[in-house]
Amino acid sequence: MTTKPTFYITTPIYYPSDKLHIGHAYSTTVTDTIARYKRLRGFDVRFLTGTDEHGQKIQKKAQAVGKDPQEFVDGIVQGIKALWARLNVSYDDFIRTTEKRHHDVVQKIFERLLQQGDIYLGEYEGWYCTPCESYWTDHQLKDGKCPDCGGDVDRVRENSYFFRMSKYVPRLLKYYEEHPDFIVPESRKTEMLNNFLLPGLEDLSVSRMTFDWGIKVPSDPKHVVYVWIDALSSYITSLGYLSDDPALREQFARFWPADVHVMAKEIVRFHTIYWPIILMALDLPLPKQILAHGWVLMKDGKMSKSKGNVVDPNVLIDRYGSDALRYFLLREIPFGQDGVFTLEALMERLNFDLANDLGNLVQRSLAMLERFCGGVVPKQRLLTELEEEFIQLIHDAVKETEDKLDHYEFSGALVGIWKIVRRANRYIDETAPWALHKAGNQERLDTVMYTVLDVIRSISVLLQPFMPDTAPAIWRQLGMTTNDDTAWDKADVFGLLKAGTVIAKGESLFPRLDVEKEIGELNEMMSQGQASPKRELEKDKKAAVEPVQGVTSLISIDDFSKVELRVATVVAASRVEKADKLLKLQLDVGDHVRQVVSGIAKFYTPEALVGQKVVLVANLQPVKLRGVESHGMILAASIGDELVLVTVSAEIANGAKVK
Ligand code: ME8
Repeated sequence: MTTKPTFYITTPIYYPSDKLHIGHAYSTTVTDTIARYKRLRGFDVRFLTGTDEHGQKIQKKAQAVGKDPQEFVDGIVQGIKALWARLNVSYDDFIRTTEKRHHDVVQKIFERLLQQGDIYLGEYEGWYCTPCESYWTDHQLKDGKCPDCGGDVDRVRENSYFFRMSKYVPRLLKYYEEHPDFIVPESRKTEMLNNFLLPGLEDLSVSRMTFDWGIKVPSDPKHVVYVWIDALSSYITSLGYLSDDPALREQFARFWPADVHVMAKEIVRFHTIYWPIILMALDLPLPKQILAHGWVLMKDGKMSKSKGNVVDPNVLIDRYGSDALRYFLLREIPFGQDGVFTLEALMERLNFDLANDLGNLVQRSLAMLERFCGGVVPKQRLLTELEEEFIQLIHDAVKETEDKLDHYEFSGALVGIWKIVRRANRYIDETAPWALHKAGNQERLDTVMYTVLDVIRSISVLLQPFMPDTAPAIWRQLGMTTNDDTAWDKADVFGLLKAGTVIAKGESLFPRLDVEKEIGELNEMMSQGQASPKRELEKDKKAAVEPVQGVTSLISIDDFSKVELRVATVVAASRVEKADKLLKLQLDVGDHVRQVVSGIAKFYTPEALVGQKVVLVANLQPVKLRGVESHGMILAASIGDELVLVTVSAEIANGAKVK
């Protein structure tokens, strides 16, 4: 048996009452990222997710569509498992509360608590919120509505079993005090203390008689076990608690208590009050940490089917791949806080961070290696101060990434990695390998190219917990055939990429997107005629700042920085057939030659253009003009009806950035 330290982490087990949305995908992505990181750091990780299949809500939903509850949930669970497979979720166990291994143990737990007097039979009178499956007293309601979701509540009066919660409160308070990291973030702890524990915890009704879709109380089968007792127990039933199988009991002993239960803020109460108390009553150790994040919101508030603002993760994975969605969720939402999902923000992250920064780094480096070094990793020669500084920056960035990940600051961790990505792009611009090649300085060129490639290897190592498809895709392109140099602790070791390796340049990892087109199509797909982010986009446009004198509209410096302008030389030009306005140009952009179609045929002959130094808009979406591909646009000034090329000094190297 392995001697590695164990690490047990869970997501909430989700209600299969509907398809899951990006809020659920966020929780699961966060949990998966932690699990993958811990595995890379040498832990024996066990990662649980699953579905919470009982309760009145599910029963009502199934009835509404004329299905038996089991048949109803089976269909949805299949979709959930497919979603997690597509999102690359590396769970070790998926528990369904309708499974026998769970059902039988929940019955044992209930009977034990009944026998030892922690549960007793009484009468319940109060309020019940079905969507939240929560009980409330008169004074807990907010304006007569559920204080959690704001929905309607039903008056309930029935015989019920109760859990003597109050008996355990002093021990729970002591646990909070002795384990200051138990609830993260701390603000949630204050909320629990002030709203629930200090005012006095009432006994909890833990059985229902008004519906039967649940686990029956064995000694009194008119009652079904309260769905939250059922659901929370899954964290231990899945490990093998009270199992008849000795191997499973051993597994339970090895992994319990859980290291981290991940969830959003609305169910912290169940995990920090009821769950620890149930565990105390069972004489089991308490979980080490409850990690609560915020909500993924839409501009018009929480996602809900009735508002028509639910974002289906499958749609985004179909279009952009699962790593793009994972990156966006982890980078965009500061962990612990609410984050608003907008298509505009998604497009920015995909186009700038992924296409321009990371995708472009890999693509251009491998293209240069093919062009300048025959596609073979060269030997690193003499490192200069520039490389030494870069290696130090990687070292610092790796430390920063680890520190942020250890504190669940996913966005900060990615910022750390992107410091390396951006530095690598700048390093290429500064060292200008195309100029070294032109000057025949092969020795320096080898060092520069080697440095760039080994840095890409480092980046790929760090990306593993966040983007599990991208890391191996980079390894394949780098021609790496073994896993030797991909271990986490190899991220800040420079020089591991083997000279002589033949690279296998492939497709661009993250192609650039046409933002307007994407937003238009996504709105179409997601809104289905209901309240949609598109309308908000139009509203936002109206609220834009009024133009000022002499300027048609204002942009921010961020808007300007989105345009990638580069110096290039026209090396060939010809007319485009049957198009009297168009010329086909070949431009030397330093590290490659690019084809651009330009509408200047009326003002320039092809011959007059060859040798001109022009300014290229390098990150324009490619288009076909009269069947000819155009990868960018050259700048021209309009003087009356005429177009005059914007040219630049011959001293400026091709590829230089104009900013
Ligand atoms: O509560 N933003 O299940 P559930 C972020 N079955 N996270 C979100 C979210 C959003 N907009 N919407 C949902 C239940 N989540 C119980 C749990 S555990 C023993 C039983 C995530 O399907 C978040 O993790 O309503 C939240 O806590 C959970 O889904 C609620 O899932």
